Amino acid sequence: GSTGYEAPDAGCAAAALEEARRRTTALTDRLDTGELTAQHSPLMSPLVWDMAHIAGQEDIWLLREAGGLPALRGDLDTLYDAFRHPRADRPALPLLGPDEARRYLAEVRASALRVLEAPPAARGRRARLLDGHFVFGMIAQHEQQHDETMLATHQLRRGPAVLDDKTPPDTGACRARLPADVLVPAGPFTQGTSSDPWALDNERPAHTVELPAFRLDTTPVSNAAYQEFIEDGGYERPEWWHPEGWRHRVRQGLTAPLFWFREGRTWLRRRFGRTEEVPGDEPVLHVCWYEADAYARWAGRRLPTEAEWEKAARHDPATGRSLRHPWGDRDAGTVHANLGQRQLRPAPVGSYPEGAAPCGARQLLGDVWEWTSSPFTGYPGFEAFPYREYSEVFFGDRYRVLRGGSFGTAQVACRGTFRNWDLPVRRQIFAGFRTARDADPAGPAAPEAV
Ligand code: AVJ
Ligand code: FE
Repeated sequence: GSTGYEAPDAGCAAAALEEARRRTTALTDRLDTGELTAQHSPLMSPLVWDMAHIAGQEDIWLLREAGGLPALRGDLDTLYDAFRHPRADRPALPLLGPDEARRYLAEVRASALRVLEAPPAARGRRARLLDGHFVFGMIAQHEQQHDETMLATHQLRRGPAVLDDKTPPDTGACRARLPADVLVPAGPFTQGTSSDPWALDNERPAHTVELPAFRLDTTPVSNAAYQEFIEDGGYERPEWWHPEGWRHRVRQGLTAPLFWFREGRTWLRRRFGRTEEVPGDEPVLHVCWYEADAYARWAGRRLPTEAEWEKAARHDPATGRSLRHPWGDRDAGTVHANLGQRQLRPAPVGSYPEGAAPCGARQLLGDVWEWTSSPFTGYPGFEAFPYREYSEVFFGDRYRVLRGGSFGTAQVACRGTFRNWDLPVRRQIFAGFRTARDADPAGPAAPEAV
């Protein structure tokens, strides 16, 4: 079963909101009006849209729904409704300018913090929103999710770098001494949660899932391993590709991960406005689901299912319980995972020994989002809360689930139960993958590579 977690207090909620706002500011304060209103890719909104959309969601959920206050800018609701206008159309809308968007952000926040300090007496739906400060956590996660999207916009943007690229710290990488994969024995585990106070609707409820034994890569697939796939004709051999993936590969002329290009025999990549040699020891990044799926087949393996990923990340065989994070229930420290945009890159594979899961797998949280083979659906007993458009409207077979979070994911929006999803063709997100295979039915574990 799962345990209860302490609900974050008002101070925690305020800190989560403030941390998100510091990041939104850092992603936008060095760009001029031209840069903030430009569309850097048809896949993305102008940054100034994200800014006012963040404020708009806070206006709706913290002021009106939680606080029972009148709207600060109800007139903007349709303009910043993500379902009303596709991303490609957003630059043509009569959007707030950067200064107006900043003022809206600040005014909504001042009012939201007053609601947090003195919440209204509530029953029913409003009480449920306020319970455990859930709605404040939801809005902090919403802002951080948009911050990660804005970080992807920075990566797509052409022109000189604006974000500081810090030298990565020593993260204890020791790949040579790690087995290539780990065994997760057959048996039941608890997927999802009914008790994590800030878990979003699609993570609920906790339910038991029975899985056969499987093996999972100890680390995400590295750039060096992915280059072997390329050199071996990975992009030229349809037999390794899903039929739709192959059609997509041919139509789009895909030959390498997004942002990679070749100079002679060397692979280079563009990263946040700088060009560098592709580091062989980092997890591969900016591949779509179809590329991940083809690599896995080339390697004689497959992508893990979402349930396999979560069992590897959370199941503690010593207690039979599911942990909140691979290393336990405690929040992520800097020794556990590469989260929160502390760096502008993933850490080398094999990093973060202290963040290992009970099964021995590393880097399940942070570094790169990991594609799973699973379509995005609701768990048994799913109930949309507080709005269907967060996740329920995306359920079906169009989207694939990603797990684990990236170097650009905030701690508040990352845990063993957190579910992300995207179309199988998307590459601008900070996504990589690891592979799996069924364990040998009766025999001992496969010999472990060195
Ligand atoms: C969960 C990352 C797929 O960005 O579309 C932001 C998060 N939902 N605003 C997205 C989200 C509403 C969502 N993802
Ligand atoms: Fe949003």
